[in-house]
Amino acid sequence: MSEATDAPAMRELLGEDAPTNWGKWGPDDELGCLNYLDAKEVLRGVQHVRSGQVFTLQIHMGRTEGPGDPLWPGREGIKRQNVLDESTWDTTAAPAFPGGLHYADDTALIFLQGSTQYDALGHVWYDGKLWNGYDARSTVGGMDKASVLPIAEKGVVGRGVLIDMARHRGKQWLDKGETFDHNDLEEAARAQGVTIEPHDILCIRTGWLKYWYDLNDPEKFYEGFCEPGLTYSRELVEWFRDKEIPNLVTDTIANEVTNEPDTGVALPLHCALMRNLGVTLTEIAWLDDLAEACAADGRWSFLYAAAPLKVVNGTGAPVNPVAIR
Ligand code: UVW
Repeated sequence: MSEATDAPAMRELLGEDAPTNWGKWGPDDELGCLNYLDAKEVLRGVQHVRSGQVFTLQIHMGRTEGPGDPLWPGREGIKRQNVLDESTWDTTAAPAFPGGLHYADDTALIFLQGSTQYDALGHVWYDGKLWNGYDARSTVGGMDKASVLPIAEKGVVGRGVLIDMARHRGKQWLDKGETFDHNDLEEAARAQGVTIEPHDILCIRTGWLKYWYDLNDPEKFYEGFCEPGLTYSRELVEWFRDKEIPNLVTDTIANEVTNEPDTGVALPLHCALMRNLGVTLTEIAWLDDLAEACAADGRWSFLYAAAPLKVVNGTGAPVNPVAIR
């Protein structure tokens, strides 16, 4: 990740009058734009199921071969270990169950954001305020406000649309730091023959996860770490607000170009979209198989359904979203 010591403060970049949805769903809201996903939206999503093909969008968690799991720098992959397995019964201390039952058990130490995951709406902030104006001190020791739990309890179901930016640019994957914006998304959608409609769950493929696995070289992958992705502009934020996008899903670790190219500010869209507008972010989604199927028959919309784990006070949680087309 590049350092930008003279980068402006987030408030300066986004503006004092940055677009916001604070208060739109009341003072106690913890769902933000997921409020747009009502029963009507579920039924709209169902209309896009034609062939019955099912795609699960989580990456493998705890892969031991190849480069392992792609993670935000500083996070570690799952540490899973067996507590009970057949070797337990090699010893006399093994539990004895009537009938001779043996079984396997394991534990795991995980970063809740160490795989395909939903970010809690309160996961990032600036100027001491989270989504809806909640005090950043409410994160201390566990998220009292805007944790992942309300998202998990609601579930995310609606019409998904996939924009394949890598395919649109004729690439296997976008380059390090390569950017695109809402105009590029609209142009790619037109080329794909699909429309990004209000309330769509917006899935964007950059090929970046494929790069991770194919490259198989974490050192090279993390060198000058700067993922490709959406880049900040006021117009882009207004586009998200006006389209009432509830959920942004990408095959990158952090949903946007890591450092905004003009200023070097890190992850401004996390602040502009999640903190200010209440757009839920889903990261590290495996979109390649879904993209292949969509490209094969030219249908880029589907029913999207996901629910992260119900982690009380969690900053995020793993998820295995399902796309049905
Ligand atoms: C950070 O916000 C640092 O990470 P992410 O949203 O990718 O979990």
